[in-house]
Amino acid sequence: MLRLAVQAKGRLHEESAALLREIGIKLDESKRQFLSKVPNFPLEMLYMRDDDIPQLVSDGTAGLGIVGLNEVEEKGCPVDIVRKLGFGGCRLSLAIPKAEVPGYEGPSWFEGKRIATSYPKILRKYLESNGIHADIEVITGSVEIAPAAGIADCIFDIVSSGGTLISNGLAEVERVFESEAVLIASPSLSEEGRNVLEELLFRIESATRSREKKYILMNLPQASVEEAVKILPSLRSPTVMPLAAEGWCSLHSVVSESELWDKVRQLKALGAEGILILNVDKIIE
Ligand code: PRT
Ligand code: ZN
Repeated sequence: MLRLAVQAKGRLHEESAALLREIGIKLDESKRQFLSKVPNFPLEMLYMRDDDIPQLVSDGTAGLGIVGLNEVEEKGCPVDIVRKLGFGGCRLSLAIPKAEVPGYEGPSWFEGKRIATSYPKILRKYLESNGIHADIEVITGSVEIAPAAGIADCIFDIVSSGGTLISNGLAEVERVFESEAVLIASPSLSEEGRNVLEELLFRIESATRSREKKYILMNLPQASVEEAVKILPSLRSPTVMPLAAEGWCSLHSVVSESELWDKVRQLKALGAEGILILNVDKIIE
């Protein structure tokens, strides 16, 4: 049975579970155990600390995993990165005490400094590629307090909103690594595992494609249909249906949310009335 390792608790847990539910995978969170079978899909869930997921997937204990790209990069174990998942976005950055910012002229500032981090491998790679020699102090939690505590001169840590840095008197000076949650697969995935992965990917594609889309329907004077079709190209072309009222039709289409209000304005100018906008659950092309 194919296993999917996800974070047991923490920042990625909720959104990983939400994505799986969105694609029709039932998770019994009420009696969540370390290992539990999915009742309606050939998958076994394995709930782990995120630090352990890359290794488990690499050695095939779990065929698949959902984890931050930062963890995959730091652990460095061979896995296939199948797909970015669009949540858990963050970056690994170098940050220095605010008071030092006026004298900061670039990465050479870090020469000879003590840098606290939980990501020594990614940091070492960055320092080496910039020819910088610095001391790396590995600490596993609350890295942001290290400079104030006198443990280090500066930090290399995960930043998302940047609020934690600000409230600790630190300033982000170098963005080193961009991360988000990714679906990873074991390089030794069986044929059967690959088939299950294909099905998962197909469902994820249709769910993510639908997120940005809205279904729009309206009543339109028959005479405006040609112009309206130019505004609403839709998946293939919009659906046009006659209405009982002479000279009117009903037009249905799918539009991107980003273009929605612009299109609505143009359609109203063509005489569209009774415009309804609905969420789209899935799109299968
Ligand atoms: O228990 P377990 O080992 O599984 O969890 P964990 O404590 O190691 O990790 P967790 O749950 O904190 O984070 C899991 C993953 O979420 C990380 O590996 C990243 O891929 C991703 N992620 C996204 C983040 C953040 N955003 C984030 N903001 N991980 C941590 N943070 C921290 C950051 O270090 C800072 O201290 O959250 C704090 C707030 O960030 P700001 O910048 O928004 O203030
Ligand atoms: Zn962790």
